[in-house]
Amino acid sequence: MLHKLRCSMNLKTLLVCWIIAFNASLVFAVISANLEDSCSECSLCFEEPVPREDDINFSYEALKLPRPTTGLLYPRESETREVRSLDGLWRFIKSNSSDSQQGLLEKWYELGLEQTGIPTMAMPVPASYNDITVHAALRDHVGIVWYERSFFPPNSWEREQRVWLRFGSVHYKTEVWINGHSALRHSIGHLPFEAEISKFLKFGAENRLTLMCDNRLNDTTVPQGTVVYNSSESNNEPLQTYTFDFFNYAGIHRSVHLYTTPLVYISDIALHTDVQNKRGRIDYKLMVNHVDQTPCLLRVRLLDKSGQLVREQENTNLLDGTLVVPDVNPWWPYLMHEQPGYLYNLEFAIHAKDTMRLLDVYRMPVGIRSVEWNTKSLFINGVPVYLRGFGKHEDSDIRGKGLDYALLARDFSLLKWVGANVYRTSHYPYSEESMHFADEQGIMIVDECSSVNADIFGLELLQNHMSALEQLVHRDRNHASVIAWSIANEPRTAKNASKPYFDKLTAYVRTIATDRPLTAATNVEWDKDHMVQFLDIIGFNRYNAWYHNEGQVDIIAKNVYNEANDWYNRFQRPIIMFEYGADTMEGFHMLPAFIWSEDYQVALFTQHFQAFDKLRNQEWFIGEFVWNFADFKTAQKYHRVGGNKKGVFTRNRQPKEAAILLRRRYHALAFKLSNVSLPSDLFDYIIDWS
Ligand code: BDP
Repeated sequence: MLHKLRCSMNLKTLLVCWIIAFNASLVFAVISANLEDSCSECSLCFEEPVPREDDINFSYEALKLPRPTTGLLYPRESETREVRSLDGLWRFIKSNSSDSQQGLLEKWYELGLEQTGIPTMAMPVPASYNDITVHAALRDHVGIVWYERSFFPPNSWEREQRVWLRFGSVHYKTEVWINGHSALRHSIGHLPFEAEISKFLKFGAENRLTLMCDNRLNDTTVPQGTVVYNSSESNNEPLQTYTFDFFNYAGIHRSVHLYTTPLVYISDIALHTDVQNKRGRIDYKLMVNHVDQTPCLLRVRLLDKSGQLVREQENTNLLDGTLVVPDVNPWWPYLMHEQPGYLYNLEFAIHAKDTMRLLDVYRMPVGIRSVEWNTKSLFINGVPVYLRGFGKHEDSDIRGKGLDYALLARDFSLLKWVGANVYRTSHYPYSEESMHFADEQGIMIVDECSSVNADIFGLELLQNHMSALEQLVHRDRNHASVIAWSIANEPRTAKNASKPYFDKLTAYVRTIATDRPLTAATNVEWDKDHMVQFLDIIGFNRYNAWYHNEGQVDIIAKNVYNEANDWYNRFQRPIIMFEYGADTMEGFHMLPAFIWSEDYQVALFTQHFQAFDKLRNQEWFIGEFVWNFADFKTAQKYHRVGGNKKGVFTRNRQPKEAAILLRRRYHALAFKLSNVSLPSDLFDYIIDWS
């Protein structure tokens, strides 16, 4: 409570002081009215709060660790596997918010949506459903929606095959039925899930796929939220509130695939790569689903970009091993090498040992590189990296958080144009397709799980948070682009309860993720925070001259420099500034620079650059991340004009003036640090200086 008060007071200091002087009782009213908003979007929650009962009075003794995820290899075709997309238009019903159980009680999954008597609409998949229509009731819906479609598995899939159904992600909680049989359940958005559905299928006939999705967030979901029922503010419709600063889009956000595997099949692959003195190394671990423990022979082949065989290996009954690659072509980040993002093709084939019959083949791209870190630096292939990039969002007009290849391609084109070499997947895992893009383009990823603004720390939340990280690590461990795991964004770590919570969480993550550093973004002050002691790299978010000292850009350079030093002096870890920025209306100019103008965003950036350059002289400052890559939608707030406008690009991916400035800096950094030549159009012609 106290830290919220402090926050509210900072934002409204003058107003509140004036009121204090005249009417103490009014103070309370004004502050309480602002509590809900006050903490959500700013970075001022510094005050050590008075511990509440639930902050400290519970134990983690009953903690259950997540069951390890298995399977979920990205669906890829091969001579033993078929992949079919189920993307397209699905039938859709928004259930009545005040009676969310209706569909379950009436068994719509057995009935079929057309038989419910409720009109269905055509809903695109993948997409968030919120912004597809013009109806606020759908945009702001709280609770359950239903999706349905038919599909036709061919007769040829019936024998000697397994058929799998895989979702790239559905937000938040899902249950799936095939022909009325419950086939799959999953919670936590932004992560894939799948099940073998062979036993529910009618081959050579039409089948029905039904999905129920519930977007409600509560104290134990990741992220947390609160549903207020019978709210007079919303005509007694339930109201979802949350403190995080992006719209709680929901629906089938990523592609849906049907795919087949043979009966004995490769179910899982874990890779670890290393580079030392021009020698590359790939350690692999395979899981094969042997129905009858069929003895297998494993053939591993590594091909270079042009398809030439580089390495080959045979293993009998052994499913793990190492490939050594002399004279390796390592994976390098963009603008650190003339050939960034080099990927080999790795092929795993299993054969029956007695007959040598081919059982299954899976191929995947692999970048060979090393990631190492110490108390000052982060190294890729032994070279210290300086990170220059963004916090991003998966967000766009109409589609919301739906996967969109055109948008993805545009974003990567802009990232390269601006000279960025990294982004943080703030504040949840991004699509697997974007991870493949990042591998190919040499863009590094700080891979963040979906914990944002965690506030009420408890056992169930911790278990779900662990599961969110376990699923993320399992999904992304084989990507060369992933250089760190971010375990949370701005949890309320001034609270005492956050200490045992993050102690347990990081201890667990270290058992499943050993080859990348752990980081997180904090906005708590260096002397109040209980989390960063458990991390390898410290990231802080701070909105100097925005959420405090509005308009005073001249305080920035000193504040940023001092704060980074404070963090380092206390913890001796590499330091990153994970967020800084200013809301900016495109096309709005004012000189002298005034907040919300493009000129102000430019002025605020240059002040940060000065601090960063001074900090770069100290080895331990390893990165600068602008908030945000592009404008994005948020919940409706009086200080959000159609959403958060801190983008360097508009929501439509066009540059604001600050993008031009940032581009000059990022390319100049590449020139200085990696001796990469500057783009010819970096500076416009103005005069013949000679
Ligand atoms: C930071 C949050 C981010 C917000 C940003 C802002 O990490 O999610 O969007 O503030 O207010 O504290 O723009």
